[in-house]
This record gives sequence, C-alpha cells and structure tokens, in this order.
Amino acid sequence: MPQTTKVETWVQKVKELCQPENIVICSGTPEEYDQMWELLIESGAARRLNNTKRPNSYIVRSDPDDVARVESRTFVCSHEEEDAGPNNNWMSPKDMKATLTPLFSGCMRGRTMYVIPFSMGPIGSPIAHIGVQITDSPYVVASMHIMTRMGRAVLDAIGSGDFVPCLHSVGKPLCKGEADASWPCNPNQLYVAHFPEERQIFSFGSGYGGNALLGKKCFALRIASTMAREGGWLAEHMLILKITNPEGIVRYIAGAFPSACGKTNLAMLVPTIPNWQVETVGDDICWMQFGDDGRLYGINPEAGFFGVAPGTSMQSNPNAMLTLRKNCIFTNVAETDEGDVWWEGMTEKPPAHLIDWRGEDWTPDSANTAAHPNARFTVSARQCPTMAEEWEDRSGVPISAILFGGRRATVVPLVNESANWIQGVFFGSIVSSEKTAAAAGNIGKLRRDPMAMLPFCGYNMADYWQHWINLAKNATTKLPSIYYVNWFRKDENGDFLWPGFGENSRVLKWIFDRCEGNAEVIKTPIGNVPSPDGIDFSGLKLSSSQIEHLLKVEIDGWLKEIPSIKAYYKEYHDRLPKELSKELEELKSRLEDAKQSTL
Ligand code: O2Y
Ligand code: MN
Repeated sequence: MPQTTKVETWVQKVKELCQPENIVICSGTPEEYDQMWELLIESGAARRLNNTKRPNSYIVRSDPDDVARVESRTFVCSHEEEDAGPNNNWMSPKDMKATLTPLFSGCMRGRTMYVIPFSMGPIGSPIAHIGVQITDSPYVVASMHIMTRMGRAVLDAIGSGDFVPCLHSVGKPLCKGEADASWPCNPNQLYVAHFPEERQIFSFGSGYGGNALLGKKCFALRIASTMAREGGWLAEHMLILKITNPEGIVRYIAGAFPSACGKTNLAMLVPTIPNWQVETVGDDICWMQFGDDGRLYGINPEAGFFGVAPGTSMQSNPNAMLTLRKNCIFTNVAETDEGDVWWEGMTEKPPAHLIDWRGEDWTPDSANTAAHPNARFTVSARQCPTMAEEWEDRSGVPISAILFGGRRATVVPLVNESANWIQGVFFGSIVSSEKTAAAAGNIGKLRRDPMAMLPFCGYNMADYWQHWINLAKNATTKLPSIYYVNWFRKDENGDFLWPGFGENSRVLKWIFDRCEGNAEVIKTPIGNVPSPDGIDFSGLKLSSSQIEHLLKVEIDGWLKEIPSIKAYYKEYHDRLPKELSKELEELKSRLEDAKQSTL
C-alpha cells in the first residue's frame, strides 16, 4: 500500500474544514490555465481582450473593496509578541486559530478547492523552497500559473519532503441556487495570518494580490525571512539586475526600494550611457545564500511580474510595455473601445472614451481615474526582452553590490557608499521616504521603511538587523558593498534635480567601477561619495551647482536627523543591535567634527 503523503494528509484536513464541493489538484498545464479563464469569464469577473491587439490576454475587475494589500489586517502570529516586534500586527497562534477556525469552517461550500503545489525559485535549485497553496479562487490559480513554477512537476519534487502550507479562501461560501458575485470576497472579515514557528499561512476574505497570491509577499518575504534567519541566508524585497560594461565584464546588483519607488523600472532600465548593458534577473524579491566560494548568490524566486500599471509607458519603462504585448492578466485597469487596456500615464492623451476599472463609462472629464491607482499587470518574466539568460540559473548569480533607496527630497545625496558592512546595515535600517512633499530646509514627516521590508519582515525588525550584522561575522570572503541611493532629491523650488529612469545607469556605472576598484571617492562622515568627476554627467542639462546639490553631504541636515533616528531606534528597546546604536553615535561625532572644522 502506498503511504499517504504529507500533502494528501493536509488536503484531507482542509477538505474536512472548508467543505468544498470539488477538489482539483492543479497540473499547471496550459489547458488548466484556459479552464480558469472560462470560469472567470462565465462569472463576469473577466473579459478576454481583443486578440489582435493583446493576444491571449484578460482584463479582470475586482470588487471595489478588494483592491490592495491590507497591512492593518496582516498578522504575524509568533508565540511571543516581542518576536513579531513593533513592525508587525500580532495575535497569539492560539487566538488567531480560534478566530480563523469558525471562519474557514464550511467557507468553500458550493465552490471548487484547488490545490496548487508551487516552487519559489527554479525547481530543484538549492536556494528554492516549495509551498502548497489551497484556494477557492480560479483567479489565484491563473495568477499562480504566471507568478510561480507550479503543478505536477512540483508535486513530484515534494515527494515526502517539506512544504509551506498556504490556505486561502475568498471567504464567501455559496448556498445551493445562490447567484455568485463576479469577484467574491469578504473584506469585513479579512485576515492574512502568518505562523512563523509552524511555517504556515492562512488568508481569508480577499482575492487580491499580496493578500491572495501567497507565494509572493506572505511566503517569499514574511515566512522566508524567518527561514533565512534560521538558515543563515537572506530573503529580501530586492530587484536583481545584471550590468555589463563595454569590455564585457559582468556584475550583479540587488536593490531594495519601498513599494512604488520605481523598482520595476530600475530592474528593466535602458541605459543612456553608450555601450553599457543592463539586464533583468528579478524585479521584486531576491533570496541570497552563500555559495561554496563564500560569495552571496541571489535568485529571483518568482516566475512573473505583478507590477503597478499606472505610470508604466514607453517612456518610463519600454521593456515592461514590450513584455505586456501578449499573454497577460490586467486587473483594475480601464478598457478601451477597441478591447485593449489603458491606464493613467500610458499615453500623454487619454482616449476619448473608456470603461473604467469599476465598469462605468469614462471620459477625460470624469472625476475619477480610469484605472485604479493600484491596478496591476501579471505577466511571465520570460516575455521580458531584457531578461538575462541566467535568470533561472539554479545556483543563482553572485551579488557584488546592494542598493538601498528611499524617496527623499532633502538631505540624502544621489549616492553614498558605506565604508563597511555594518555601516551599510545602518543605512539600510534608516531608509525613509517623506510622507509629505518637503520644501527646502523643511524635512517632511518621515516614514522609515528599513531595507524596504517594513510590511514584509516576518519577525522583529531589530532581530532582522542583528541577522544582517551577524552575516558579516560568519562571512568567509568580502560581502557585497552597500550603497544608499536617492533619485528623488529636489531643488529649492521643489523640482526634481535628477532625471532618473535610464539616467540612473550613470550611478550604476559608478557603482560598477567601484566594484572593479576603478573609481575615486571622497571620504565623508556618511561614507564615501563620488569625487566631482566620478559620475559621468556628460550630456545632461545639469549645472555645476545642481551637481553639487545632488552629491552634497548636508552636515546640518544629517545632524538634525540624528534625534529622529534615535527616537525611531527606541521603538525597538533593548532588542536594537548594539552595533547600530554605536554606528549612530559614531556618525553623530563625525558630523560634529565636520561641522567644527568648517566653522
Ligand atoms: O497590492 C498588492 O497586493 C500588491 S503589492 C506588490 C505587488 C508587486 C510587487 N510589490 C508589491 C509591494 O507592495 O511591494
Ligand atoms: Mn514589492
């Protein structure tokens, strides 16, 4: 008699709890993908786009109350509240299970329960990990086809091994004869709950994005960050890009930027500097492990992009637009009269008439946007013209540099290089964006988003910083250099100083040259900044005073920020790594010395 596998045992348990009408073990075949669309079209959630304009693509409208990740309903359920930290909502595992059990009980009545075995990372990669998502949403099944490697091959790879169980329901059981909603959901009973010690995820009430595609933020960041801490590796909210210089030398750079800071654009950047090439390995998540040679190797655990549509255009990101020519899912965008898609920023002039994301007629005079601001495209990474050939290499790519970036109008220069790993961790820990537009000399209220992981770290952020620091203690060779970048510095009139987009290649070139030991720096209290001719600004309409402003180390501005960093660190009490408080004190005294010497 063949033994019952762990997957079978778990599926049986969930079946008894959720009481679905049918169970489908997903195969991952194109036929299965097409079947999901038949169901979604029949339910009214989706429409097929004009096949000539956008072959094999679909437009989906979600419920207007289910349009984004909901951080206030996202929980980390560690046994001890302190282990979740002030950066997470916490509930004890016992209380969360007592809350969720009645909600999940019978929640799939009248629906099909899909079992999706999926791999985050190439199947068989030593850096990859496997999950099994159970869901009652055909939209989730179709999306997981694009965003992950899934189906029969993954089930075979699990064998009798371990996997992360991910249980998801839209939270709307169907009674016999009851008409279904086109986008069933239950936003008033929303829970996205993570159990880091048991390594499981339960999500109830939403069918959208990060709440429902559990491989992405829930597994690949929140649960994986706890696995990485235990295993001595890193699960990060980072893009990975490949940069090749005119001589053909290749370097790989990972970069963490808070949501909606142009990360996908940077990952697919078209360099403006001649004879340099930038290619894409990943646009959102990077898992890094030490290789046999002691270097950090990164993989993109995802197989697709789930990008923000508004603002994406042939100007801002031509490679994304080319990726989107066929085989896409568009969620909450507007539909043109020709059966194609449109969103704000796609073209300079909007079409004269559209059907907006709510399904209403729309004209340029309409009061609301045609696409929802968080409208998304879902597309296979394979279709991106800039994917590096090694993006699916099982052993990953060696990372030479790590970027941290926020959105700062003042104080933070275009780029500075940390003098060592711990200073780099310090800069990562203080990444911030202004909540409000900051006028010159007036720092807007800052939202700190350390390592761009604030919504995604599955444990106490202070312990996460300590984990980053400890990596240096265990490293056998030089770790990647760390850079703090800021594309968003403004002048005294509130205008952006830096053109951004493809011009960011100039900063990447400087970083590349630093990795090769070829660029001069000036030592400053905040680490190394480029020497005046270090970055190639040729051909840009930037005056020397604008360049000076972009690269300036504002001693007074940084000094003013010290108390705000201190107050923020205080939130982590005695869990704050002593290395970081020391780094802050040393920064303060270097800044004071610098101020003294300029008086
Ligand atoms: O709203 C959502 O559910 C999507 S959030 C998201 C999606 C893709 C990549 N990054 C993010 C993010 O919030 O960082
Ligand atoms: Mn992201």
